[in-house]
Amino acid sequence: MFAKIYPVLKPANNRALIDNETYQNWYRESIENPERFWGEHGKRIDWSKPFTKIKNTSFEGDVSIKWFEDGETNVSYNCVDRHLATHADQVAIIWEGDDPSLSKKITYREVHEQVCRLANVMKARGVKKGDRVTVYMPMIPEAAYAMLACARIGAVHSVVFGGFSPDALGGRIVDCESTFVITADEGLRGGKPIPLKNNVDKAIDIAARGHIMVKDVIVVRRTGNPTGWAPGRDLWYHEECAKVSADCAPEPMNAEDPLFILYTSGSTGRPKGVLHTTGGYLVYASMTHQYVFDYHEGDIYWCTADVGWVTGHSYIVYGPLANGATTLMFEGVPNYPDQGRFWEVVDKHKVNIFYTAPTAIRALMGAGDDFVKRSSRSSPRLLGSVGEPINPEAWEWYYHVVGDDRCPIVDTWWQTETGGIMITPLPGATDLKAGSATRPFFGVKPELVDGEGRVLEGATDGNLCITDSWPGQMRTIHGDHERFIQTYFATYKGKYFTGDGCRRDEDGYYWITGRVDDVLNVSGHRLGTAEVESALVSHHDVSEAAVVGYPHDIKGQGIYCYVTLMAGVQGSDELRKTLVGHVRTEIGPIASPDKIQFAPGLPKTRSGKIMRRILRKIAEDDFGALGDTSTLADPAVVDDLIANRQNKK
Ligand code: 6R9
Repeated sequence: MFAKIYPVLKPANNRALIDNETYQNWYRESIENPERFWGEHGKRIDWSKPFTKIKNTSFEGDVSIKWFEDGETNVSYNCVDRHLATHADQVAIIWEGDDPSLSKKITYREVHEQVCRLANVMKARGVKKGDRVTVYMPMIPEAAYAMLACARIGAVHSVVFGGFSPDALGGRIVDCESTFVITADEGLRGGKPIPLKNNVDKAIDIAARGHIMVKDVIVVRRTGNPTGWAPGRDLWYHEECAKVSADCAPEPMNAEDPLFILYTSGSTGRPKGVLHTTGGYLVYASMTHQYVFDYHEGDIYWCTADVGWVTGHSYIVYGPLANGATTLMFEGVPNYPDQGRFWEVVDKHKVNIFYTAPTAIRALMGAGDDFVKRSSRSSPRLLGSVGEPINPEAWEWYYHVVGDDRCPIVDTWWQTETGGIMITPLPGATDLKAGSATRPFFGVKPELVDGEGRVLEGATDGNLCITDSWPGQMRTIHGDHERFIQTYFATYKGKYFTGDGCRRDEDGYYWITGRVDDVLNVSGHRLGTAEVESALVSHHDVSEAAVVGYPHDIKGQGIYCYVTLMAGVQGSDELRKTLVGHVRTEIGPIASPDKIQFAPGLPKTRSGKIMRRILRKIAEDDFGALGDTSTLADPAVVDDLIANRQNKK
């Protein structure tokens, strides 16, 4: 297969920070001499105590990852204070409300004051360095202030996406033993209120059953609608912030002190608390933000992610602010008031760099070109994609229609675990191919291996591993280092295994093909099949469940559930609705099953293992290719599954 090549675009090239020769030279140095390379680039942030040690990492044995380990710095200082001398009145955050008539601009000086005040509120309530703070917020500037205020005093934030249910939130509060929560009365998306504070109240009761007593809840007033209120525990953000000083000295932090925990789904068990630390993370987030997006001073930069995901952490808050950029925070959704909203906002704020997800691109492509064409889109210089493989058709539409053939697309592959972008074009250096994440970023050593761990060379398909550490890498799973080792370093000894499948073509370009484990990617959101299964079986009518993904035009993957009911319970559309509702309550709307098939039996091997390969094929309506079913305990169940499939074409 030969993909069409889109050569490096002239306009970007004329001003690009990195051309192909520089890419080649820097990349070679970063691999051959990581100490020298990162010793140099580590200086891009300010250190209160400069590091003398650079890299101390091992993927063997106990797995230990340390970068810049004797340096001291503070992330909040780097993202705010250090810009004050020259850029105090520059806009740091443009906030665009759900309602198109609402927006505001916040300067670095204002961010400094807000962050200091909130940090002082937290200190006054007893939050100390190392304490975990849960942040459950809508997309409002206070979400960024909350993250930065934690970083300022050395507290470790755990941001939980506002679309997660009280159960999911409660579980995360318990896992990281956090007794301090920052939230808002309600969120607002597409004109609909999201009951954040009421969800927090429920989550706190759930956490109490896990013996974690939340002591303080700081509440931002967003909509002003009434919510539950526990006097003594619940405090209004604006009232508390008004009482304290607008100055708060940043706490000197060791490079390896934790910065945040972010929960993400894996193939087994409950979501894992991915732990990132201070120095290496910030160096990597800011460096990738600058070079991947070819960020120049004065650019208006917009990443449409939510701060509840890693993309929001690294590329709405930390990367851009460390670089002194203007970052746009959007409260709403792509289709409200209509499907032209993204492009309207691009024109309104003269956005130069625009970064979104394939699922949004596909949905907007489906709405037709008119919504795009009624905007001028004269400001964008660069477009980005993240979260899942982008199909060539969506890529071409993004390039030709949205970008008017003028803007390079950076298709950025990375993960919550990697902290920052790992495989990506650099706009002034890389010829593009629609659907390929192209080449590794500086310091990243990808390797493709087969099922037995044999290293594959040249153009080939394989499992994607990274063979050496980079500064933004996660350091451990909060509270479970053994699980960290088992999850990422045990499958292929001495290598970080990404969980993704990948093809390398004849030009050495990487094409991510999707997860090879039991992780779903639904609209760019990661979900473990095990999580959805355990939500289903927690319903009293369900005896067993198996969940697989299937190709979905908009979401990338849809959620297909095979459900075996308790004896005597009849399957019905009514029960389907109940089960969908049940999963939404247990996890959140992002986990809503798309298809539920009632199955009297699941295909199992004689040792009782569910054969997901077969279930995936049936969900894809591709049962002609079921492969070998001779190891099944009862081959007859397959006929029933095929007869009652829910995805007939
Ligand atoms: C940043 C983020 C990580 C998983 C990852 C992969 C998929 C992300 C991608 C991509 C193809 C891209 N993924 N970016 N697949 N091309 N450009 O999304 O983190 O939520 O942890 O998801 O997403 O499967 O393993 P996270």
